[in-house]
Amino acid sequence: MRLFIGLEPPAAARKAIAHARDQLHARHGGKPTSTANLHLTLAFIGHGDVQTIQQLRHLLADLDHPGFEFTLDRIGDFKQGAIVWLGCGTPSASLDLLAHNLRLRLGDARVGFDPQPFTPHVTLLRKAQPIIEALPTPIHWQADAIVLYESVSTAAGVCYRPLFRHPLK
Ligand code: 2AM
Repeated sequence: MRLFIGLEPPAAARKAIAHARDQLHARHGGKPTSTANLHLTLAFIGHGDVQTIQQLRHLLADLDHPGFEFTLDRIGDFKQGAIVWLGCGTPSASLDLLAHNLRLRLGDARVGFDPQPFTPHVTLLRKAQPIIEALPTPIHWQADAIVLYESVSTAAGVCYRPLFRHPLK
């Protein structure tokens, strides 16, 4: 299984992100992320088995972090439009701390993860035109759960399937 840990947008934020994605897609082309797949990655684990999932279940249950709100108000890209994303113009201390603590715990438990620095973003488009601008209407996201996802390849494309959620409180 291909695993990663992230945040899933609540319904209102998901709808607003999907709207921003559609507007950008019309202007900048590329391949849009499906609405169901919209998420924010905290740590990409990669290959894992049933034991890894059990280990992650305990690890997330032990993660003591309160719920918090953060704001998406920045549009940008990686690698000249290879990925067009929505992110935070002003870093969210709570979001950064959550990712930091999660990665510390993963390291302590010797669960491997992609060590690239945490750059909070929601991927909207792939292979699009480069862009950097402010999002006209900022999107507020209440983070109240952390989610273990499985990335599943299907005939219709990749699908990010939540395996379990752990509340932040
Ligand atoms: P993204 O966060 O930029 O969208 C599943 O593949 C998710 O994990 C995607 O959201 C993907 O990119 C993210 N991810 C982070 N590091 C990754 C890596 N090394 N390989 C594949 N996906 C990675």
